[in-house]
Amino acid sequence: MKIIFATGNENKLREIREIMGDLTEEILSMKEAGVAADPEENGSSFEENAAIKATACAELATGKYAEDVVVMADDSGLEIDALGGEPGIYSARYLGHDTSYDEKNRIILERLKDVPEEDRGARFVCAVAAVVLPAGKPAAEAGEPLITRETMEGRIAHEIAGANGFGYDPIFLLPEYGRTSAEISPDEKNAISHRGKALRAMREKLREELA
Ligand code: ITT
Repeated sequence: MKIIFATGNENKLREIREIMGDLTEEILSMKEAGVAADPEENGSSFEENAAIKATACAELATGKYAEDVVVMADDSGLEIDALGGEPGIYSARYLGHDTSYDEKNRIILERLKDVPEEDRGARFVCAVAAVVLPAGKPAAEAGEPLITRETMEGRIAHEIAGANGFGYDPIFLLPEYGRTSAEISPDEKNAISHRGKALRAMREKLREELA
């Protein structure tokens, strides 16, 4: 079975391929699949936004393949307790789309400079949506997307550290490692991450659904 992953984020796609690398299925990017969905992410939760992305991409992929296709999307972000859960579902647009993550991370650390250790809790959240597109049928007949959601708990660090990962990883401290999620290896991150757990849960769901 083919999987089309509806993301324009190259870093996510790299992690998705690492996490699902043992699958015999082919994982295509939107570009490789020749679809270019970019819907407005106007849902009020990670789950809704993941479903919006997967559904929009499934509509464009309708009729392109002779076999069944699974169209998946990931909506994810960082919730910081001391900022009332911000940036949350607005993580990609937070502090401006064109602001670099180095700059965004510095601004967040500055905002939290007087916040004591015990109040620096944060988590990464990932919702994955999957639409099973049966061969020869329109997306409208595909049914509701399957959804999984997982988190990775941690704290906001006091300093930027690490060059692995992407986005907010250099300020996300994993207390059990004493390192940020940008300092641990890709394999270590994928084993415990919001994205790793949500994608593995989705594989189980799909296995049951397609059995
Ligand atoms: P697509 O919608 O095309 O998939 P996007 O980057 O716009 O790409 P989101 O709307 O899901 O994706 O935004 C997620 C943002 O949350 C992402 O750009 C990062 O800033 C942050 N984020 C999510 N997962 C992360 C991770 O594992 N490490 C660091 N930052 C992460």
